[in-house]
Amino acid sequence: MMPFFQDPALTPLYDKVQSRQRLSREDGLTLFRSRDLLGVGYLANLVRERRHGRRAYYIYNQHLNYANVCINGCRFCAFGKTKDDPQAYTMSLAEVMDKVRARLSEPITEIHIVGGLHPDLPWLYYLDMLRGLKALRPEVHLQAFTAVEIAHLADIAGLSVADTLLALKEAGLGSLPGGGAEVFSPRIRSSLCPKKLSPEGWLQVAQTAHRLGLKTNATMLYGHLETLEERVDHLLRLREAQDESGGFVTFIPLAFHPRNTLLPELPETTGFDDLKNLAVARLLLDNFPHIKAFWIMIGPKLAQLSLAFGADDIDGTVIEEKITHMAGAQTPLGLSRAQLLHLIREAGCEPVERDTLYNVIPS
Ligand code: V47
Repeated sequence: MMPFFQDPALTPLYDKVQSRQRLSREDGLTLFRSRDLLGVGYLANLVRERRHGRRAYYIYNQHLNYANVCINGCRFCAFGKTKDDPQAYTMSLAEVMDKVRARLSEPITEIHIVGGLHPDLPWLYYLDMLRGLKALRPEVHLQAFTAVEIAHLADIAGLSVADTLLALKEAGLGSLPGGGAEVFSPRIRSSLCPKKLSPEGWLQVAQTAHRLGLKTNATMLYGHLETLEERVDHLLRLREAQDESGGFVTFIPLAFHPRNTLLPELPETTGFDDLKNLAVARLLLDNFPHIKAFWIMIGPKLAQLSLAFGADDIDGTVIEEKITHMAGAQTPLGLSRAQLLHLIREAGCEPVERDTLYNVIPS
């Protein structure tokens, strides 16, 4: 029986979703423009349940932001600082190792490593960081360096992107996080991050990684100056890239946090928009296995609700997050396994602990 949608524009999309037809650009716009959040969420949940049933994934992970010195100066970022800024920091390799050594007794399966584009750190720093971490915790998966950092490392190493990735893989790199994609629109990039690696460059790094057997994630930063059309175009470009190279594992919409950025006048994203982005991503990105609600950015309570709006993953313990917290996030720095399990179970889902590549970790 056809479900009742408050927004009749969703009715034809129900037929398409049920018959597994690919949604169009126009369909994406219809979804983003609709005020019928429950209707959009219902559609996204059909896809989510078809792929994952009631399973909801989480990971026991540790974030590590080795340095926030950055030469890009993106207007939306409160984390990146110039070298002489009082809040700038660069961890020595000994400090990086100490951060990980301090948690050796915890069953961490992933270390998620992101920093800025550092003007001075040598190529060897990055290789030695991966080698050192692997020596300290050989069983842990190192998900490190966004595509933007990889392009920067290729520059400082004087190597091609492929050779840079191969050298990092050899040193212990397991996969790439999805940051740095922002919104692919040239209008937004010239206004918010003119110095950043181009969309073509970002996609080229991701697809080169895929061809070398490295999986990567993808993101979209929303809730700043982008239009709904620009969001849809971003998602469709990712979908097209995934058709070609197939190595994206998870898509994570990132909710913009305005505090301490150069856009402090912008409002925070709303719960409506946070859920909408996850649901539309689930529906448009039909070739992405997973959609992740990053609880750090949207809060644990909304991340829990998102499990009924298309998301199948709420990320993990995290332990210590800096990028969103420097931009004013009020969420905790980390959550315990017990808290993650409680959120998932209370949402009526079955918690599944995963590793970075979604292999199930037996409980
Ligand atoms: O690229 C920067 C974003 C990203 C702000 O792969 C901001 O699982 C909100 O890569 N408000 C880096 N976001 C984080 C990242 C990431 C995060 C979570 C999961 C994964 C994954 C990857 O953080 C940047 C940028 O898009 N960011 N400033 C801000 N003020």
